[in-house]
Amino acid sequence: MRRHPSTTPRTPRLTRALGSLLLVAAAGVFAVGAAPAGQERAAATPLDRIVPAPASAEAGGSPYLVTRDTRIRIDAAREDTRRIGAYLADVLRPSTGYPLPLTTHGRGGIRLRLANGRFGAEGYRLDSGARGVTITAREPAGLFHGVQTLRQLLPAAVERKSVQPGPWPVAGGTVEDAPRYAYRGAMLDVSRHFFTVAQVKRYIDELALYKINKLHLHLSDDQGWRIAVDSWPRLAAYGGSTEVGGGPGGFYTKDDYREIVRYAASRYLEVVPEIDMPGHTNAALASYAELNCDGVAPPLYTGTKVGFSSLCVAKDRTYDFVDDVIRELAALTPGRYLHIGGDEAHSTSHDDYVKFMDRVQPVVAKYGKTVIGWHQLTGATPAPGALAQYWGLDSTSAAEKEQVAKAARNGTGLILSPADRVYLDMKYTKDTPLGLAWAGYVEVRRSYDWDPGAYLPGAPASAVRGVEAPLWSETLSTSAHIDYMAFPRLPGAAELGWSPAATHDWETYKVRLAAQAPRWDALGIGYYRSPQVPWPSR
Ligand code: NGO
Repeated sequence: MRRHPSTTPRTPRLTRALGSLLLVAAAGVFAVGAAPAGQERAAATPLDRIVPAPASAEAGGSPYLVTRDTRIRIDAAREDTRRIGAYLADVLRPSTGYPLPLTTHGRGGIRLRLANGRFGAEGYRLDSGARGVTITAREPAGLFHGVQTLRQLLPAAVERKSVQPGPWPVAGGTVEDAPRYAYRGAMLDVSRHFFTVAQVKRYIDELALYKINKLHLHLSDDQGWRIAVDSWPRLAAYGGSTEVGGGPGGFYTKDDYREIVRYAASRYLEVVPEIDMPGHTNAALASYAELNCDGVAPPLYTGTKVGFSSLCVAKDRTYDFVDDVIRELAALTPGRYLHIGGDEAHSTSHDDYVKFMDRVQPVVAKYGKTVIGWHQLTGATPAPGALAQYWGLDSTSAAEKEQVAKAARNGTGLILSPADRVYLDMKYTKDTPLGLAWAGYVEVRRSYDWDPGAYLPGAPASAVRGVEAPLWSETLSTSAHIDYMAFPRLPGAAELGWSPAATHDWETYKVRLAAQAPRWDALGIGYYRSPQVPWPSR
């Protein structure tokens, strides 16, 4: 994989080079008249004007024009390549109106090719020229990410669901790309407000566009238990029966959940399920009196306070519950991680918290999974291989940061979700109608402008496994709400996880980000038009 050796952003130079190339191209290929008279001819998107920024992009040669004759070429022997080809065709057919057949024969067109090479588990190369576009990768995940790049290189109208005039140029040249971090996550809180399978799938599609590869589902909290557990049926049936504000709530049957996992996998996302313990457990405590130290079940809760509930650490029955829940959830989880929460256990004593984590982490290992916990887990003894998810702020005390950094020096991996940077539920400004503000207002620039590798003082850069953008749903209950809070900050978090540090530059990022807006319009994604970003006029 070729990397840019320089540490200065190279985008402006490359963009200039691409700009002059495109003038030449516009005088050539696009003058053929594919666009109806009077219609502005679409210039091809420069190869590096995508989000996340690619590791390297070299402009050169003629652009490729997707036409009625374009075929999508796949490898006969590979079912996964065929599926990715079908996915690409599903994206391109409605807007182009072209047949775009999948074929294992011929030349040119759009070729998806698996080959040995130094692509890594998720990297790819995209070569574009007059005869075709070839995406090459070692693994299907790399091909899939390359397909997302191709989507972004085509005009935004390609995302529309009705036939558009085109033309459909892809700039000539080569993109070589691979992620900075293996863990690039987004979390959705389905507990405070329940989101249906269809709503989760919509979010998965939005995440896939930005090469996010983990969907963390916050499946339980004080306000709702959202996953069916056969051995403790009241958890979902009763504990899932309401939500913040007193609405009807809901839960996923095991088949619903399998469908989410399957759909996520088809977009190369791994689902990371979270059962938050020992605090944030009112929905479970309300469902089973025996889980309470005093044997009395509290009422269901529909408010938004935190820190008032705890599992009963001293009771053996608690660990039957934990074992059953983790066993059933692990069985539904092809991914390697199981998140056990561990945040804001304000109603659990420190000793009890440590005891609880000492007893619960081995259960996760027993069922073949790796522990993730919110960073308070570093106040106990993180299991070997465990990851801690840091959700502090710039203003978090040096002592708390050092507790996490020390664990990192001792081998605990870190997922970075600083709340005053990538909590997507924070208001952008005081005028944002949705969201919370406990971590401050988080405008787009603030959300993007930090370096995960150097973020936590005293933590080795090698401990950082990636970045995750959580979306908590105390104030959010529809897909429109999700979209408005996630866009445009989510693509920035995705870029921090994917792109080499050398590409990091707000001035060029904001231009690339602005260029995404017509795509969101085409996809029906309503977003916050931050004054910090030079959006095209509508
Ligand atoms: C905190 C808290 C959550 C809230 C969220 C709201 C963590 C890890 N625990 O983040 O319960 O929903 O803030 O922003």
